[in-house]
Parts: sequence; structure tokens; C-alpha cells
Amino acid sequence: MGNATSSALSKEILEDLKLTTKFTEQEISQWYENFQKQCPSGRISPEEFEEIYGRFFPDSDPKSYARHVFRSFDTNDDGTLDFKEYIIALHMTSTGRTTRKLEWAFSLFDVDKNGYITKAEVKEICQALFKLIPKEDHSKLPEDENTPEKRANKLWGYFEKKDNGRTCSGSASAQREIISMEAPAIFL
Ligand SMILES: [Ca+2]
Ligand SMILES: [Ca+2]
Repeated sequence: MGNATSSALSKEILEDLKLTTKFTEQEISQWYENFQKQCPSGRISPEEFEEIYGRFFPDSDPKSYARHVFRSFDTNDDGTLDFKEYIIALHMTSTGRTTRKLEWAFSLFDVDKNGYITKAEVKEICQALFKLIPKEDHSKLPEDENTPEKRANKLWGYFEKKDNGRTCSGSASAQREIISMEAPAIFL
């Protein structure tokens, strides 16, 4: 048992995932099987993740956004996504409850993972989000958010903070603003 093969999903992880995601044991096992097939090493690298993202955005440059999403899913900070991180990510972007989505959005914007969001971080994410939009569609954007800077300013304005201020993870209303502003792009 101590030498359990990597193909078996541990009971502990299974129970944990059932509890946090409300997926059934059958669903989780099925996904685990697929995950093992696509990813025999049991870990998704940033490059593999970028490639997956690239398939969804063939007409734009999703690399930097994919990198940020990867970071926000890599909760143990080891530079790879394991099955647990992958399934929680899947859960959050599909059927997750709002509180979890808020937590995730916060971690997406908190680029340096220090527990605060700064204006520079909001700007960085807005720049990455912009690269997801095909160039020919930029002209269709509303006047007050047709550049990453304008969009970041607008978003930051909702925090009612000074330019040098920062928002902390306890600030639920700020998090909700992030979601309502960015949700359509974030949850693609
Ligand atoms: Ca990880
Ligand atoms: Ca930060």
C-alpha cells in the first residue's frame, strides 16, 4: 500500500473533493481517468496549460492570461497543477458557488500572492485579458474600456481606493465588484 501506484486516486483526496465540490464519486473517478490519460505524469505544466487555452482562443494571444489563471489554480505554489487543483478549478469555473468564485477571482488578481490587490496588479490582469480579445474586435469595445488602462481605471474606481492604495481579501464588496465587472471574461 505504501507503494501505491499513481493511477489510484487516494481515498483522502476523493473524500475531500466530494466535500468541497459536491461532485459525485463517479464523476470524480471518471475525470480522474481522463486526467490520467491526457496527463500520465499526473501534473499539468504551465506550457501544457497554455496549449489548452490556445485551443479556445485561436485568434488571439491567451498566453499571459493563461499564465495568470495557472498561477491562481496552483494553490500549493509548486509550479504544476495536480488532479486536485485541476478539479477544483473545473468546479469553480463551471458550477462553483459564488463565494468560491470570489475567492478565486481574488487570487487571480493578487499576482504576487501577498493577500492584497494593487492597482498595478489590476492593470496587469486587464492587459492579459485584452490579449484574449481578437484585435479586430477592439473597436467594438465601449469608449471607457477600450484600452487595458481604461478598463483597469474603471475597475479600480469601484474599489474607491486611492491609486497607491490596495484592497485586502477581507473586502468582500470589492471582490464582488471584480466579479461583476470581469466575470464574462474570467469564466470563459
Ligand atoms: Ca500545484
Ligand atoms: Ca498582491
